[in-house]
Amino acid sequence: MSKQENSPAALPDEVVQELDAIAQSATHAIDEAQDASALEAARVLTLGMKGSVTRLFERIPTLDKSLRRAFGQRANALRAQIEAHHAARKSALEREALERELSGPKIDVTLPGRRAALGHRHPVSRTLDDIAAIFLKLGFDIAEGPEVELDDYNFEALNIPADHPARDMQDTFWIAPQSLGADEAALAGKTAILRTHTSPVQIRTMLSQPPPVRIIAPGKVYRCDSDVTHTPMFHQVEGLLVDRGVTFAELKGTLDAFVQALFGSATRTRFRPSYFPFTEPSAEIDISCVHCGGAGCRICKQTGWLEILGAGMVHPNVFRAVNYDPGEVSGFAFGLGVERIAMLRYGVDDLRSFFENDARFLEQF
Ligand code: 2NL
Repeated sequence: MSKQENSPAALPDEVVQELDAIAQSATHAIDEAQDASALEAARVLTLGMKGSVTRLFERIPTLDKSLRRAFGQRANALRAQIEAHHAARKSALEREALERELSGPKIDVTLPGRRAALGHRHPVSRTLDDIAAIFLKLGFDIAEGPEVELDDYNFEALNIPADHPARDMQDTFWIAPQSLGADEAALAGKTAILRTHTSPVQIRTMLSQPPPVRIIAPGKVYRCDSDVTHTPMFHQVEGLLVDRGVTFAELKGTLDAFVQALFGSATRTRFRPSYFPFTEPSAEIDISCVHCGGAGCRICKQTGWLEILGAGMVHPNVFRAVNYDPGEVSGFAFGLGVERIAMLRYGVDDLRSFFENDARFLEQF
């Protein structure tokens, strides 16, 4: 065994140069890559299965036996060098990317959050709720009923005769019976309307229970009317108290307590004779002006008084319509318009602004 066979022969210069050139172009390709995907492309071209570095090993079997060992050692060293270079470039690019991200637009996590804009109750709803709260304290219950009503409950039971102007087509919204559900249409021969006051709620209550009754009926009512002082829909609170021996004195005491709770204890009332088909006697009730205290001002048109309520003793015909005995029980009833009271409370001079849904108006309350 000769020494000559064991020691590897030196590689020819042109092979060494070729290996150097491959190493150089692989290094260059890796250095050129400016991001992760470009670097991966460079890796495939050099260290990949068909890469320039990997392919060197395929040449070994074709070489003269005496060159194989030296060539193999060189190729191994070259591959290790390119792999190390690739790993270094990879971590350099990752560090650069991280630094770019950290020095980009910053998020200040200590900034306070943006609050969702909160709405609030409508001034008419607030007024209605405040009115209801006062009557609840006085011992009244709240009764509710449908807004689409029967002519019988809205007019007939309230002693409003067939020829009364309120029953005119011009003043009331009449509902085509076909537009009602099947159940209601079954009420053959009945006429439906949009309730013009909440009195039918009180009729329904009396029909469903024996006296005593002590309720208020708040809600929306509809009249075929639209001008500066009238909207086709508005809100009403009516009240009804029925028992043995109820007199006009209870009516006065209840309404005095109510206006003082709502407008202040200095508020005085004035009862003027009036007429409603469903009460006898009937009265219109003024309060001393909430603005000038009674001295006279623009709000009360120099009279010192503001009209806010209608009331009276329940008419015997109304009791008969609900099968109450007018010889046994008596009662008082009253009604008020919520918008009118809201206008006085908040100094609103045009009723229609409540219903325009203009946020600039509503945000003031
Ligand atoms: C007003 C006047 C009023 C009534 C409503 C009533 C209800 C029944 C029986 C008798 Cl069930 N009366 N309600 C009585 C007097 C006046 O309202 O100016 N409303 C805005």
